Amino acid sequence: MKTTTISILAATAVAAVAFTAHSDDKKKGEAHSHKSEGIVLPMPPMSPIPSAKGAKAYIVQPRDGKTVKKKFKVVFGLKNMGVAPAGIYMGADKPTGHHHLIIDSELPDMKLPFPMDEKHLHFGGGQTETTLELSPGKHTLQLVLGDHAHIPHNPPVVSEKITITVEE
Ligand SMILES: [Cu+2]
Repeated sequence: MKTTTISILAATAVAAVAFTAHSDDKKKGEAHSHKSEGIVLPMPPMSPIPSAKGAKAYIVQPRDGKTVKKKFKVVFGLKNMGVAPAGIYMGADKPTGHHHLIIDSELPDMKLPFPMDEKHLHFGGGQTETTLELSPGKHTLQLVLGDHAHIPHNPPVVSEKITITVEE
């Protein structure tokens, strides 16, 4: 199953196609019949998928300890792995993920899909920066890379937690 390839017309259709092919072997042939029409991506293995050796997530901006305006930009950094939108698995030779940002919270359970609320933001479009607006005072920020299914890699790729102060 792990070597099964699927074809797609639109990148966003990957997750749906993969689920169909995974849950029903008879559909595999169907998926293969579109081979010439689009990008061929490997079928994602079960999460968590391995992270790349030496992979590192870090917050480029703001710097730890800085004071920022109420509305400020956060820039995400990633070394030794690529950024891909949620739902996309590029293959074991091209380890990728998408960024998640934790605001004022501890790390969630690394074996589960990343939570989604005002303190746990997903950047499933493959974004590498965002603009936040936070209340005045101290706040913490931390990045966690997630795989195609929003589950942290193994071992997880997590940035240091930084503390910033938002101006009055
Ligand atoms: Cu996510």
